[in-house]
Amino acid sequence: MKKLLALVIALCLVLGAASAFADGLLKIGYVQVGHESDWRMANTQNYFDVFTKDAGFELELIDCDNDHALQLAKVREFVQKDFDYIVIDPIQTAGWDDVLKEVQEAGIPCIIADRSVDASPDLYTTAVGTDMTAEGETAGKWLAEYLGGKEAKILVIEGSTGSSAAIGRSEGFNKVAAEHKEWTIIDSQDGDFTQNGGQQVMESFIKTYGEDGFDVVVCHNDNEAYGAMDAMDAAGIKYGVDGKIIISFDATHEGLQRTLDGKILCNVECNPIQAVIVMNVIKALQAGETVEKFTLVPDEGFCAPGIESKIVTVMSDEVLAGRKY
Ligand code: GYE
Repeated sequence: MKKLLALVIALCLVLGAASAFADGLLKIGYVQVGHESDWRMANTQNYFDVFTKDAGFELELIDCDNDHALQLAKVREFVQKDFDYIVIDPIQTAGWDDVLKEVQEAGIPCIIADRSVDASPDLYTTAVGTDMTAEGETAGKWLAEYLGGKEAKILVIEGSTGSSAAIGRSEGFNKVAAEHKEWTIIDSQDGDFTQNGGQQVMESFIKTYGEDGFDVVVCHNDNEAYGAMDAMDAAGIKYGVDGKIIISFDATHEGLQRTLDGKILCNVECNPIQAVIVMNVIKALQAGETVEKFTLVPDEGFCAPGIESKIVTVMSDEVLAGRKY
């Protein structure tokens, strides 16, 4: 009888450690940035596809609509409800110390996904994401290869101010630009990672600098690039292989289609399919294993057909066919 009781207690302890919830599902709270871009929608869908009940998870994903305060409030709510894991895709790098400490004090493992925070790594369990600075550098290196020493006046449509995606891509690109005295970055404005934002910034650039005032437009994501194209179309400005050079990031299906069509000359990938990696990290933690402080999601760059490159892959129908999002 005593043995049976001990067994029951042991079983309860194991189940209790596996999940705080009676249904045995691991409760995951994900504070998502918002729904600003195709990349973001693909990332959200990917989490719903991976963190299913069949796989043993109960996912609560909150679309924070680019509202940092809301993101903090929702993390605190997850803590109050004693979730098993909290996943944060930080809208901005700054302002995370207090809430991360609260999550830590509650004993809930915390995973920083996609974007990064400007906080001590001691304050969270682990991070998963791409290297945004390397993405910016790839774009810069490709441009250097393509221009081969020619002068260029460059405009930048940045991603949301304060986000690690925008900070990293600017940093990486600027690093390469600093090595090219023949390049001038004329202006750099926030397009908020949206098509509308990209269009508005491009319209104002065209007004200020005119058609002859620029050669290259660097857009921090595909949606901004589409908006910039709309603005150039409306102004009768040519872009692509025989016009202004457009560089973009994300390499979504639509973005790569436009690269294949020779409209976007270089598109640097940022892979939104990250949920399986996050799930594997959670499984490892569940098994009591120690995980790396950072898991890199690899990505590559692409350029339009007809361009030779040692830096990026030349686009083809095959590459596009393999790109579902
Ligand atoms: O590039 C952009 C999105 O954080 C890497 O956010 C992500 C960026 C992505 O809205 O499209």
